[in-house]
Amino acid sequence: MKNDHYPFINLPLHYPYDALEPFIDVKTMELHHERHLQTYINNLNEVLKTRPQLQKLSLTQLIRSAPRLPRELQTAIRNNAGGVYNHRFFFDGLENSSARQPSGSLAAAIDSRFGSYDNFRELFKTAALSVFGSGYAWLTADRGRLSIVTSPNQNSPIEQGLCPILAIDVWEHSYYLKHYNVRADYISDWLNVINWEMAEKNYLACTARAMSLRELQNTEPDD
Ligand code: MN3
Repeated sequence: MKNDHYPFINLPLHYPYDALEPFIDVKTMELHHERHLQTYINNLNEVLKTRPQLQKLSLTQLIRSAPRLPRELQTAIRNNAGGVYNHRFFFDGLENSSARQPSGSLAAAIDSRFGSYDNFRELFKTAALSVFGSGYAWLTADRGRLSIVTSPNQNSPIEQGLCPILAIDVWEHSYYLKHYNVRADYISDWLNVINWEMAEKNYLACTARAMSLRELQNTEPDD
């Protein structure tokens, strides 16, 4: 990921704000990126401004270090580093393409874990609907094994060492202008704008990481 260290800046999206029409509207995308994400970036920079030790950490290192930080700082990092990471991940995972479902090795893994893509879609919708209040639903890999998880607020599954493949932001600001309070309609629309190529790349990176972790464990000397 580019701009991985303090000071954080709001990188432009790799598509125009109207690219996801009619599924996600231009105004929502503009406000979501230019105001909501910008606020997390500003707040994160503010938290780090007086903490040179933390400025050395990458965005993912900041999130993973949160549980070991003093309580007050823990919340600030979880909310704001999480808010930057999760939004970037969510935005990168979107595109308006003709590919409406996964292909390649991710498609095979989804079939083998969830039975079929249709079944996965239903399970994922149910999970995303079940988030009470604000949060995210994710497809992650845990040591290579796919699982659907949810996270409240801006908590990120990378804090627990899960490897994210796909995410939907279900905070109301993600959909209220177009879908009002009907989160189910937004989820159905989001399913049409998943960047499956990116998800496949994420999946392959997760698999490679799980393999190298396993190799590390296997080569540890017995004592
Ligand atoms: Mn958001």
